[in-house]
Amino acid sequence: MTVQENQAEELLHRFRQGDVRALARALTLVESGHPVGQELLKRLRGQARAKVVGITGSPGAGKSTLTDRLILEARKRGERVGVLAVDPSSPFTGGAILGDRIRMMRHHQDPGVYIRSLASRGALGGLAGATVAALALLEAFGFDRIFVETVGVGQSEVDIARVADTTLLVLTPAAGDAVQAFKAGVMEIADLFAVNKFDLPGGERIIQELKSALELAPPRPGGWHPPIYPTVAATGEGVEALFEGLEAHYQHLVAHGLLEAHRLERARFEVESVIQEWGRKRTQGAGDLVARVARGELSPEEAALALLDPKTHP
Ligand SMILES: Nc1nc2c(ncn2[C@@H]2O[C@H](COP(=O)(O)OP(=O)(O)OP(=O)(O)O)[C@@H](O)[C@H]2O)c(=O)[nH]1
Ligand SMILES: [Mg+2]
Repeated sequence: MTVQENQAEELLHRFRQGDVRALARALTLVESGHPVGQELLKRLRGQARAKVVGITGSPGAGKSTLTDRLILEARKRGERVGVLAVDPSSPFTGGAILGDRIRMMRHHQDPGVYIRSLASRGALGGLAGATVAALALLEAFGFDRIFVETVGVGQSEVDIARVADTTLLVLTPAAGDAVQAFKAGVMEIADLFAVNKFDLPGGERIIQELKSALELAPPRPGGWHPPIYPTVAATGEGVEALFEGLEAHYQHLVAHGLLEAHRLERARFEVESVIQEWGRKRTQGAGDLVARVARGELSPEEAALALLDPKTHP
């Protein structure tokens, strides 16, 4: 056995016993792209399944506050809950993550809840790859439900709709929020909508706009009609109905045999993320090749093929 296999073995043992510190250590190893983390993932992947809910929306829409309330609903039903707060904007612990921690603080004493922030780009597939890998670890640890909070919609680095079983888009009555959602094409990817901050004026109008837009949207697999929930995350109003909506969507996936397609899409996304990150890293270290492309001596395709050739990069 190599040293790495040995270390992985020892960690795996504690992980399987449900040791939360082993989970935390495993997540750190995976996040930083450490070989022991890779080894662990290989052994744990695909063994368990959680209901994975992606929560996305513009900055400050109330995603963390809403997640905090959804955790309560899940706990009421006896579910064990994992949370990943993904922050593409800050390389280390930035302001947003601090905010996430504070907003979900009350769950820290609850052994049925585990909350983790991710911001590193050290993993093989960048932040996107790290997110999916962390998700696999949380699933293997045995959580029943996992919430993944990501900022931004559409062209986000972590394409949450390809990773989650259920995608919830959080909008607010703030001017332009709905319009932006239409532009970014998220009408097609969101399975449910929450119009949060419904205590502020303009909520009804957003709901009407959403309804009209959804009438024009293409039909969904299995004939799913994305529901819209008014919520006030700050007080918890509307959150129970929203949680039931999440559950209904999951049951829809089960009833129509759609879960497997989601898992395949997640794996596809993961492979793509690794290729993309490889390409980015190798291109950074290939000044000569890039210069030749700039001079017109090589086509970008020829340079890319040379970079990805295993003979030059084992
Ligand atoms: N009025 C009102 N304010 C809310 C509501 N929900 C959240 N907020 C406030 O909105 C602000 C942002 O909430 P967060 O939960 O941090 O929002 P977020 O979407 O997670 O923000 P980022 O992670 O930074 O993108 C906080 O000051 C919340 O207290 C709501 O229903 N009504
Ligand atoms: Mg947040």
